[in-house]
Amino acid sequence: LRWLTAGESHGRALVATLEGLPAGVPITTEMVADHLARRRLGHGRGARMKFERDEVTFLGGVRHGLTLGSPVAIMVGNTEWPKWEQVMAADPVDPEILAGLARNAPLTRPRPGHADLAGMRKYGFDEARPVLERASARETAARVALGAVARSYVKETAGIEIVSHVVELAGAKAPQGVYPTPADVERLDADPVRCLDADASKAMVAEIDQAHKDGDTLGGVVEVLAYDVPVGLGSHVHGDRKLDARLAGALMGIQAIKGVEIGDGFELARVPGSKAHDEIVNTDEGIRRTSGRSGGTEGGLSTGELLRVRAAMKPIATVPHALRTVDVTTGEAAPAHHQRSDVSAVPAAGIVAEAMVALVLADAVAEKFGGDSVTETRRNVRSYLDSPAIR
Ligand code: EPS
Repeated sequence: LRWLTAGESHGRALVATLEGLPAGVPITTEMVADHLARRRLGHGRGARMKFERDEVTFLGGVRHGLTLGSPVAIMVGNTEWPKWEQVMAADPVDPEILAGLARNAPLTRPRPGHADLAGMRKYGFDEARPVLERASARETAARVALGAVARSYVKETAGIEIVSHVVELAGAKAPQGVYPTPADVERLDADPVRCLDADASKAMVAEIDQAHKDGDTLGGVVEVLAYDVPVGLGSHVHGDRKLDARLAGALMGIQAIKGVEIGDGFELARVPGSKAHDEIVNTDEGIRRTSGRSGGTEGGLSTGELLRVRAAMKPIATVPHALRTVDVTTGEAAPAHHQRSDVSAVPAAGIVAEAMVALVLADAVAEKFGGDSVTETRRNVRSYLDSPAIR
Protein backbone atom coordinates (compact mmCIF):
# COMPACT_ATOMS: atom_id res chain seq x y z
CA LEU A 1 0.00 0.00 0.00
CA ARG A 2 1.05 3.56 -0.55
CA TRP A 3 -0.59 6.53 1.07
CA LEU A 4 -0.04 10.26 1.28
CA THR A 5 -1.75 13.32 2.70
CA ALA A 6 -1.50 16.98 1.66
CA GLY A 7 -3.00 20.21 2.91
CA GLU A 8 -2.49 22.93 5.48
CA SER A 9 -4.37 23.53 8.72
CA HIS A 10 -6.13 26.68 7.46
CA GLY A 11 -5.96 25.80 3.78
CA ARG A 12 -8.93 24.98 1.56
CA ALA A 13 -8.89 21.26 2.39
CA LEU A 14 -6.85 18.25 3.35
CA VAL A 15 -6.55 15.54 0.73
CA ALA A 16 -5.48 11.94 1.18
CA THR A 17 -4.77 9.15 -1.28
CA LEU A 18 -4.41 5.42 -0.75
CA GLU A 19 -3.21 3.05 -3.45
CA GLY A 20 -2.95 -0.73 -3.51
CA LEU A 21 -6.30 -1.86 -2.07
CA PRO A 22 -8.30 -4.51 -3.91
CA ALA A 23 -11.74 -3.89 -5.38
CA GLY A 24 -14.78 -4.47 -3.24
CA VAL A 25 -13.84 -2.86 0.10
CA PRO A 26 -17.03 -1.38 1.57
CA ILE A 27 -16.62 2.33 2.26
CA THR A 28 -19.03 5.27 2.27
CA THR A 29 -18.86 8.97 3.00
CA GLU A 30 -20.81 8.27 6.17
CA MET A 31 -18.30 5.67 7.40
CA VAL A 32 -15.44 8.16 6.96
CA ALA A 33 -17.47 10.99 8.52
CA ASP A 34 -18.25 8.80 11.55
CA HIS A 35 -14.56 8.25 12.27
CA LEU A 36 -13.80 11.93 11.72
CA ALA A 37 -16.54 12.77 14.22
CA ARG A 38 -14.96 10.37 16.74
CA ARG A 39 -11.65 12.24 16.34
CA ARG A 40 -13.31 15.50 17.39
CA LEU A 41 -14.55 14.00 20.67
CA GLY A 42 -12.97 14.47 24.05
CA HIS A 43 -13.08 16.76 27.04
CA GLY A 44 -10.43 19.46 26.78
CA ARG A 45 -10.59 20.19 23.07
CA GLY A 46 -10.34 23.82 21.99
CA ALA A 47 -12.75 26.30 20.44
CA ARG A 48 -11.99 25.32 16.87
CA MET A 49 -13.47 21.84 17.38
CA LYS A 50 -16.82 23.45 18.17
CA PHE A 51 -17.22 25.67 15.14
CA GLU A 52 -15.39 23.73 12.45
CA ARG A 53 -16.86 20.76 10.60
CA ASP A 54 -15.09 18.07 8.58
CA GLU A 55 -16.61 17.88 5.09
CA VAL A 56 -15.83 14.56 3.40
CA THR A 57 -15.82 14.10 -0.37
CA PHE A 58 -14.55 11.05 -2.25
CA LEU A 59 -12.71 12.23 -5.34
CA GLY A 60 -11.83 8.82 -6.76
CA GLY A 61 -11.48 5.09 -6.27
CA VAL A 62 -14.96 4.35 -4.88
CA ARG A 63 -18.26 3.62 -6.64
CA HIS A 64 -21.60 2.85 -5.01
CA GLY A 65 -19.99 2.17 -1.63
CA LEU A 66 -17.19 -0.15 -2.80
CA THR A 67 -13.56 0.47 -3.76
CA LEU A 68 -12.69 -0.05 -7.42
CA GLY A 69 -9.09 -1.19 -6.97
CA SER A 70 -7.90 2.19 -8.24
CA PRO A 71 -6.30 4.83 -5.98
CA VAL A 72 -8.75 6.14 -3.38
CA ALA A 73 -8.73 9.92 -3.01
CA ILE A 74 -10.56 11.69 -0.19
CA MET A 75 -10.95 15.40 0.43
CA VAL A 76 -11.67 16.75 3.91
CA GLY A 77 -12.74 20.37 3.49
CA ASN A 78 -11.83 22.98 6.11
CA THR A 79 -14.93 25.01 6.88
CA GLU A 80 -12.58 27.65 8.35
CA TRP A 81 -11.30 28.35 4.83
CA PRO A 82 -13.31 31.51 4.01
CA LYS A 83 -11.53 33.31 6.89
CA TRP A 84 -8.14 32.29 5.51
CA GLU A 85 -8.74 32.55 1.79
CA GLN A 86 -6.24 35.34 1.33
CA VAL A 87 -3.70 34.45 4.03
CA MET A 88 -3.43 30.90 2.66
CA ALA A 89 -4.13 31.58 -1.03
CA ALA A 90 -2.12 29.43 -3.42
CA ASP A 91 -1.71 32.29 -5.88
CA PRO A 92 0.01 35.62 -5.10
CA VAL A 93 -2.13 38.19 -3.27
CA ASP A 94 -1.74 42.00 -3.42
CA PRO A 95 0.71 42.83 -0.58
CA GLU A 96 -1.42 45.82 0.43
CA ILE A 97 -4.41 43.59 1.05
CA LEU A 98 -2.26 41.16 3.04
CA ALA A 99 -0.73 43.96 5.12
CA GLY A 100 -4.23 44.96 6.25
CA LEU A 101 -5.09 41.50 7.55
CA ALA A 102 -4.47 40.93 11.28
CA ARG A 103 -4.52 37.18 10.59
CA ASN A 104 -1.49 37.58 8.36
CA ALA A 105 0.71 39.22 11.03
CA PRO A 106 4.10 37.44 10.94
CA LEU A 107 4.52 34.84 13.70
CA THR A 108 8.02 35.73 14.83
CA ARG A 109 7.83 34.27 18.36
CA PRO A 110 8.28 30.52 17.73
CA ARG A 111 6.54 28.25 20.25
CA PRO A 112 8.73 25.79 22.16
CA GLY A 113 7.65 22.21 21.52
CA HIS A 114 6.30 22.90 18.02
CA ALA A 115 8.12 22.55 14.69
CA ASP A 116 8.20 26.39 14.48
CA LEU A 117 11.85 27.25 15.14
CA ALA A 118 13.64 24.29 13.57
CA GLY A 119 11.26 24.43 10.59
CA MET A 120 11.91 28.16 10.02
CA ARG A 121 15.64 27.58 10.14
CA LYS A 122 15.57 24.54 7.88
CA TYR A 123 13.27 25.97 5.21
CA GLY A 124 14.51 29.57 5.37
CA PHE A 125 11.30 31.25 6.57
CA ASP A 126 11.38 34.42 8.68
CA GLU A 127 8.15 33.55 10.48
CA ALA A 128 6.42 30.36 11.64
CA ARG A 129 3.17 30.41 9.61
CA PRO A 130 4.49 28.35 6.66
CA VAL A 131 5.77 25.71 9.09
CA LEU A 132 2.95 25.46 11.60
CA GLU A 133 0.27 25.24 8.90
CA ARG A 134 1.55 21.82 7.86
CA ALA A 135 2.93 20.67 11.21
CA SER A 136 -0.52 21.16 12.78
CA ALA A 137 -2.35 18.11 14.02
CA ARG A 138 -5.23 19.20 11.80
CA GLU A 139 -3.53 16.86 9.29
CA THR A 140 -4.57 13.87 11.39
CA ALA A 141 -8.10 14.29 9.99
CA ALA A 142 -6.73 13.11 6.63
CA ARG A 143 -5.09 10.10 8.25
CA VAL A 144 -8.28 9.16 10.07
CA ALA A 145 -10.12 9.33 6.73
CA LEU A 146 -7.62 6.87 5.23
CA GLY A 147 -7.75 4.78 8.40
CA ALA A 148 -11.51 4.34 7.88
CA VAL A 149 -10.82 2.72 4.51
CA ALA A 150 -7.92 0.64 5.86
CA ARG A 151 -9.92 -0.72 8.80
CA SER A 152 -12.81 -1.70 6.54
CA TYR A 153 -10.32 -3.59 4.35
CA VAL A 154 -8.73 -5.54 7.23
CA LYS A 155 -12.13 -6.31 8.75
CA GLU A 156 -13.60 -7.57 5.45
CA THR A 157 -10.62 -9.67 4.48
CA ALA A 158 -9.08 -10.91 7.74
CA GLY A 159 -11.75 -10.13 10.37
CA ILE A 160 -9.42 -7.72 12.23
CA GLU A 161 -11.11 -5.18 14.54
CA ILE A 162 -9.38 -2.20 16.12
CA VAL A 163 -10.25 -0.51 19.43
CA SER A 164 -8.47 2.22 21.39
CA HIS A 165 -8.82 3.73 24.84
CA VAL A 166 -7.11 6.31 27.03
CA VAL A 167 -5.08 4.60 29.77
CA GLU A 168 -3.38 7.64 31.32
CA LEU A 169 -4.06 11.36 31.31
CA ALA A 170 -1.47 13.39 33.18
CA GLY A 171 -1.51 11.86 36.68
CA ALA A 172 -4.75 9.87 36.32
CA LYS A 173 -4.46 6.18 35.35
CA ALA A 174 -6.96 3.55 34.25
CA PRO A 175 -6.59 0.15 35.99
CA GLN A 176 -4.01 -2.00 34.19
CA GLY A 177 -4.86 -5.13 32.25
CA VAL A 178 -8.39 -4.10 31.23
CA TYR A 179 -8.74 -4.44 27.47
CA PRO A 180 -11.90 -3.05 25.86
CA THR A 181 -13.36 -5.11 23.01
CA PRO A 182 -15.25 -3.99 19.89
CA ALA A 183 -18.47 -4.34 21.94
CA ASP A 184 -17.22 -1.53 24.23
CA VAL A 185 -16.61 1.06 21.51
CA GLU A 186 -19.97 2.79 21.88
CA ARG A 187 -19.42 3.18 25.63
CA LEU A 188 -15.88 4.40 25.08
CA ASP A 189 -16.96 7.01 22.55
CA ALA A 190 -19.65 8.22 24.96
CA ASP A 191 -17.10 8.78 27.73
CA PRO A 192 -15.66 12.34 27.88
CA VAL A 193 -12.08 11.01 27.83
CA ARG A 194 -12.63 7.62 26.13
CA CYS A 195 -11.77 5.65 29.27
CA LEU A 196 -13.86 2.64 30.36
CA ASP A 197 -13.20 2.97 34.09
CA ALA A 198 -15.65 5.47 35.59
CA ASP A 199 -13.38 6.57 38.47
CA ALA A 200 -10.34 7.00 36.24
CA SER A 201 -12.46 8.91 33.72
CA LYS A 202 -13.62 11.31 36.46
CA ALA A 203 -10.05 11.82 37.63
CA MET A 204 -8.94 12.55 34.06
CA VAL A 205 -11.71 15.10 33.55
CA ALA A 206 -10.72 16.76 36.84
CA GLU A 207 -7.08 16.95 35.69
CA ILE A 208 -8.19 18.66 32.47
CA ASP A 209 -10.45 21.13 34.31
CA GLN A 210 -7.63 22.04 36.68
CA ALA A 211 -5.13 22.51 33.83
CA HIS A 212 -7.67 24.70 32.03
CA LYS A 213 -7.91 26.92 35.12
CA ASP A 214 -4.12 27.05 35.39
CA GLY A 215 -3.64 28.04 31.74
CA ASP A 216 -1.82 24.78 31.15
CA THR A 217 -2.03 21.72 28.88
CA LEU A 218 -1.79 17.95 29.45
CA GLY A 219 -0.62 14.79 27.74
CA GLY A 220 -1.36 11.12 28.30
CA VAL A 221 -1.13 7.58 27.03
CA VAL A 222 -3.45 5.80 24.60
CA GLU A 223 -3.59 2.07 23.94
CA VAL A 224 -4.67 0.45 20.69
CA LEU A 225 -5.87 -3.15 20.58
CA ALA A 226 -6.29 -5.13 17.38
CA TYR A 227 -8.44 -8.26 17.66
CA ASP A 228 -8.14 -11.32 15.40
CA VAL A 229 -4.86 -10.37 13.75
CA PRO A 230 -3.73 -13.54 11.96
CA VAL A 231 -0.38 -15.08 12.90
CA GLY A 232 2.48 -14.16 10.59
CA LEU A 233 1.98 -10.51 9.57
CA GLY A 234 5.33 -8.76 9.27
CA SER A 235 8.53 -10.81 9.30
CA HIS A 236 11.56 -11.72 11.36
CA VAL A 237 13.84 -11.70 8.31
CA HIS A 238 14.70 -8.01 8.19
CA GLY A 239 14.40 -5.04 10.54
CA ASP A 240 12.29 -2.90 8.26
CA ARG A 241 9.82 -5.74 7.70
CA LYS A 242 9.13 -6.25 11.40
CA LEU A 243 5.52 -5.54 12.28
CA ASP A 244 6.42 -3.97 15.63
CA ALA A 245 8.94 -1.63 13.96
CA ARG A 246 6.34 -0.57 11.42
CA LEU A 247 3.74 0.04 14.14
CA ALA A 248 6.22 2.03 16.23
CA GLY A 249 7.21 4.21 13.27
CA ALA A 250 3.60 4.84 12.32
CA LEU A 251 2.58 5.79 15.86
CA MET A 252 5.68 7.92 16.40
CA GLY A 253 4.76 9.84 13.25
CA ILE A 254 1.61 11.20 14.91
CA GLN A 255 1.99 14.81 16.06
CA ALA A 256 3.04 15.14 19.74
CA ILE A 257 3.80 11.44 20.26
CA LYS A 258 7.03 11.03 22.24
CA GLY A 259 7.02 7.35 23.12
CA VAL A 260 5.66 4.03 21.87
CA GLU A 261 5.44 0.69 23.63
CA ILE A 262 4.52 -2.72 22.22
CA GLY A 263 2.80 -4.93 24.77
CA ASP A 264 4.28 -4.36 28.22
CA GLY A 265 7.06 -2.35 26.55
CA PHE A 266 9.38 -0.55 28.98
CA GLU A 267 8.03 -2.60 31.89
CA LEU A 268 9.65 -5.70 30.37
CA ALA A 269 13.05 -4.12 30.95
CA ARG A 270 12.35 -4.15 34.69
CA VAL A 271 11.46 -7.84 35.18
CA PRO A 272 13.48 -11.06 34.80
CA GLY A 273 13.08 -13.22 31.70
CA SER A 274 10.99 -15.75 33.60
CA LYS A 275 8.30 -13.06 33.96
CA ALA A 276 8.73 -11.27 30.66
CA HIS A 277 7.45 -13.71 28.04
CA ASP A 278 4.26 -15.49 27.07
CA GLU A 279 4.55 -19.23 27.69
CA ILE A 280 3.20 -21.61 25.08
CA VAL A 281 0.61 -24.23 26.09
CA ASN A 282 -1.54 -26.74 24.26
CA THR A 283 -5.25 -26.24 24.97
CA ASP A 284 -8.56 -27.55 23.61
CA GLU A 285 -8.53 -24.53 21.28
CA GLY A 286 -5.03 -25.34 20.02
CA ILE A 287 -1.65 -23.87 20.90
CA ARG A 288 -2.13 -20.71 22.96
CA ARG A 289 -0.28 -18.33 25.35
CA THR A 290 -0.64 -17.97 29.09
CA SER A 291 -0.21 -14.15 28.99
CA GLY A 292 -0.09 -11.23 26.56
CA ARG A 293 3.09 -9.41 27.59
CA SER A 294 4.56 -9.36 24.09
CA GLY A 295 1.59 -7.35 22.79
CA GLY A 296 1.02 -9.93 20.06
CA THR A 297 4.35 -9.69 18.26
CA GLU A 298 7.44 -11.89 18.57
CA GLY A 299 10.50 -11.45 16.39
CA GLY A 300 8.65 -8.86 14.32
CA LEU A 301 5.80 -11.25 13.43
CA SER A 302 2.24 -11.15 14.69
CA THR A 303 1.62 -14.15 16.95
CA GLY A 304 -2.13 -14.41 16.42
CA GLU A 305 -2.75 -13.18 19.98
CA LEU A 306 -4.22 -9.77 20.87
CA LEU A 307 -2.12 -6.99 19.32
CA ARG A 308 -1.53 -4.24 21.87
CA VAL A 309 0.43 -1.01 21.40
CA ARG A 310 0.61 2.22 23.39
CA ALA A 311 1.57 5.76 22.45
CA ALA A 312 2.54 8.56 24.86
CA MET A 313 1.44 12.06 23.88
CA LYS A 314 3.23 15.07 25.34
CA PRO A 315 1.14 18.02 26.55
CA ILE A 316 -0.08 20.31 23.73
CA ALA A 317 2.81 22.68 22.95
CA THR A 318 0.63 25.77 22.54
CA VAL A 319 0.53 26.54 26.25
CA PRO A 320 -1.88 29.36 27.27
CA HIS A 321 0.46 30.30 30.11
CA ALA A 322 2.96 31.20 27.39
CA LEU A 323 6.44 29.68 27.47
CA ARG A 324 9.58 31.74 27.01
CA THR A 325 10.94 32.24 23.53
CA VAL A 326 12.84 34.77 21.45
CA ASP A 327 11.37 37.17 18.89
CA VAL A 328 13.45 36.25 15.84
CA THR A 329 13.18 39.74 14.34
CA THR A 330 14.71 41.50 17.38
CA GLY A 331 16.54 38.71 19.20
CA GLU A 332 14.77 39.84 22.39
CA ALA A 333 13.18 37.52 24.94
CA ALA A 334 9.39 37.29 24.46
CA PRO A 335 6.42 35.11 25.40
CA ALA A 336 5.62 32.47 22.76
CA HIS A 337 2.82 33.11 20.31
CA HIS A 338 -0.57 31.90 21.60
CA GLN A 339 -4.04 32.41 20.22
CA ARG A 340 -6.09 29.44 21.37
CA SER A 341 -5.41 25.79 22.02
CA ASP A 342 -6.74 22.50 23.31
CA VAL A 343 -6.05 21.71 26.99
CA SER A 344 -5.68 18.07 25.98
CA ALA A 345 -6.20 16.08 22.79
CA VAL A 346 -5.36 12.66 24.23
CA PRO A 347 -8.81 11.11 23.47
CA ALA A 348 -8.45 12.29 19.84
CA ALA A 349 -4.92 10.85 19.69
CA GLY A 350 -6.44 7.42 20.38
CA ILE A 351 -8.60 7.69 17.26
CA VAL A 352 -5.60 8.81 15.20
CA ALA A 353 -3.55 5.93 16.63
CA GLU A 354 -6.32 3.50 15.58
CA ALA A 355 -6.05 4.88 12.05
CA MET A 356 -2.27 4.43 11.98
CA VAL A 357 -2.53 0.85 13.28
CA ALA A 358 -5.21 0.19 10.63
CA LEU A 359 -2.91 1.50 7.88
CA VAL A 360 0.03 -0.62 9.06
CA LEU A 361 -2.12 -3.74 9.36
CA ALA A 362 -3.71 -3.07 5.96
CA ASP A 363 -0.24 -2.81 4.45
CA ALA A 364 0.83 -6.06 6.12
CA VAL A 365 -2.38 -7.88 5.08
CA ALA A 366 -2.01 -6.70 1.46
CA GLU A 367 1.62 -7.81 1.45
CA LYS A 368 0.91 -11.27 2.88
CA PHE A 369 -2.37 -12.10 1.16
CA GLY A 370 -2.44 -9.96 -2.01
CA GLY A 371 -5.56 -10.24 -4.14
CA ASP A 372 -7.23 -7.85 -6.56
CA SER A 373 -10.71 -8.30 -5.14
CA VAL A 374 -11.85 -8.64 -1.54
CA THR A 375 -13.16 -12.12 -2.41
CA GLU A 376 -9.73 -13.20 -3.60
CA THR A 377 -7.96 -11.76 -0.54
CA ARG A 378 -10.48 -13.43 1.76
CA ARG A 379 -9.95 -16.75 0.00
CA ASN A 380 -6.19 -16.39 0.45
CA VAL A 381 -6.59 -15.62 4.16
CA ARG A 382 -8.85 -18.63 4.65
CA SER A 383 -6.60 -21.06 2.84
CA TYR A 384 -3.60 -19.84 4.88
CA LEU A 385 -5.46 -20.12 8.20
CA ASP A 386 -6.70 -23.60 7.25
CA SER A 387 -3.21 -24.85 6.40
CA PRO A 388 -1.79 -27.60 8.64
CA ALA A 389 1.12 -25.47 9.92
CA ILE A 390 -1.33 -23.07 11.53
CA ARG A 391 -3.97 -25.40 12.84
C1 EPS B 1 -3.56 22.45 16.22
C2 EPS B 1 -4.04 23.64 16.74
C3 EPS B 1 -5.49 23.95 16.76
C4 EPS B 1 -6.31 22.67 16.70
C5 EPS B 1 -5.82 21.88 15.50
C6 EPS B 1 -4.43 21.39 15.73
O1 EPS B 1 -5.85 24.71 15.64
P1 EPS B 1 -5.77 26.31 15.67
O2 EPS B 1 -4.31 26.65 15.67
O3 EPS B 1 -6.48 26.76 14.39
O4 EPS B 1 -6.48 26.73 16.91
O5 EPS B 1 -7.67 22.98 16.62
O6 EPS B 1 -6.60 20.72 15.33
C7 EPS B 1 -7.57 20.72 14.37
C8 EPS B 1 -7.98 21.76 13.67
C9 EPS B 1 -8.15 19.39 14.19
O7 EPS B 1 -9.03 19.23 13.32
O8 EPS B 1 -7.72 18.49 14.91
C10 EPS B 1 -2.09 22.20 16.19
O9 EPS B 1 -1.33 23.17 16.35
O10 EPS B 1 -1.66 21.06 16.01
